[in-house]
Amino acid sequence: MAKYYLAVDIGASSGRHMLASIENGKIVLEEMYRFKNQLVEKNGHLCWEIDRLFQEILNGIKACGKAGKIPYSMGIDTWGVDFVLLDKDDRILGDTVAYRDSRTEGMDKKVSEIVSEEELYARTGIQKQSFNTIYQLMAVKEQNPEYLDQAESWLMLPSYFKFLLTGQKKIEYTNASTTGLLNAKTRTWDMELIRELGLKESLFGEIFMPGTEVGNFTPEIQAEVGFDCKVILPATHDTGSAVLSVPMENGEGIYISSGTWSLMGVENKTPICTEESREENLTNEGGVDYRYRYLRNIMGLWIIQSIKRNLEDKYSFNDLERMARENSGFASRVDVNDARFMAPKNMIDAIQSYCRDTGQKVPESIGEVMQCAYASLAKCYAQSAGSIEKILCRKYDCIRIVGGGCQDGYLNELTARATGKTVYAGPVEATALGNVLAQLMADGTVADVEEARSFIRASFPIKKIEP
Ligand code: LFR
Repeated sequence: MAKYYLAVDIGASSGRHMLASIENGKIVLEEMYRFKNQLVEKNGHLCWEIDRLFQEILNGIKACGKAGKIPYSMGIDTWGVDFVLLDKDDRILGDTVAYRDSRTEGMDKKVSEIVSEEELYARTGIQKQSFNTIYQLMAVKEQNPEYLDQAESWLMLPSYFKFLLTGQKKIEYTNASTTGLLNAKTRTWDMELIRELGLKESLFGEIFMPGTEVGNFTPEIQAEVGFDCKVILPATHDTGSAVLSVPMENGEGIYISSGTWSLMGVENKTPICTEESREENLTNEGGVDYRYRYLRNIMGLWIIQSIKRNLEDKYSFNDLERMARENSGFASRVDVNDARFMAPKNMIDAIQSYCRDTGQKVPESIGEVMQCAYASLAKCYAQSAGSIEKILCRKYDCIRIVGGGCQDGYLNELTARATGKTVYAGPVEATALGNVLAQLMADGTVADVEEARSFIRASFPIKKIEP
């Protein structure tokens, strides 16, 4: 009987239940269930449909049961930074506001009045982003202080879902590192910072590492899905899981985890919290085995996904890619990390307005807009690789791209060309695989990170694209 490991990987635009087993020394992945995720407007804020997402998690678990493939263990990962506050009866206080919501506007100022940006970075090593949990919690403190008063616990979303499955609350390290409230060197809560900000210290409890067992399904969940299963903490931050499955040799090399966001960086054994690093907008997120994910957040395929949505999904990604190729001579470029691209009503308008404001030719056709988006992303990759090489005082000759975005042939070509580096593309389901790898490490099937990555190399085809 095959032993199955279930990875539930939820991204900003979709979630999936991937079931893994080992056959002839290779990992075999099977998609059991897929569902849509999206931002919804609620009480004037962009929110997640937290109850529906949990229902979808249960639907996917039931799909495994229906197929007669009962997982030995399972793990859940999602995007970072978002959380719920729970009252004494474990009910969510307020709405589950999403990180793209504008509630954090001005919160960076509030925080910097207490701790300067320089000091904050020196302590936490986290790149300044409007949506970091630290700014979201400040927004709660300013706008709904009663929620903080009433809160008995605080959980990031993957841990909240696991709590619903098991009744156990466990905060996990890689995701906790995205809050901007951890001390980068001690890897524990910076309690002084939490006190200085006037947040509630009691909410920030013990932090557990990937591989930790959370518990088994509660009797209620067992009754609903028809079986029991052990729930494990993977790197619950999706990017942490994705980086675990980047097929690097000895942890060496530049990677891009390419999805809604493009996370481009390297793996380090120690954090780099210098002023120079802060100015380059590089972050030190926590990784499996305390390997730091030293990377830059790049707006990523969100731009292309949003264009597609703005065109009412009339065109497939392939259509859009083809139209971009047909306009490869179009030369206007945008700074993909400009705040206007974070959550615009219409992405095409936002791109056009950027070009207009910067005195460049305004893209008119869909192909021109797409070419501008693609080439601007590749340009940002090249700049980011340059920043990383500058800080680390070394050169890299290749980039490993993993995640759904690595299937985009045109972006891979442009990336190779813009960076002058060989691109290796794959695996596609990097995040789900990283989630599974943490489970394999938890049960001793895989010894360590190096073995995990060699397992990926042995199991999945990797495409090579020369510059
Ligand atoms: C990618 C990701 C990024 C994080 C962003 C918001 O899905 O997790 O790593 O910066 O989403 O949480």
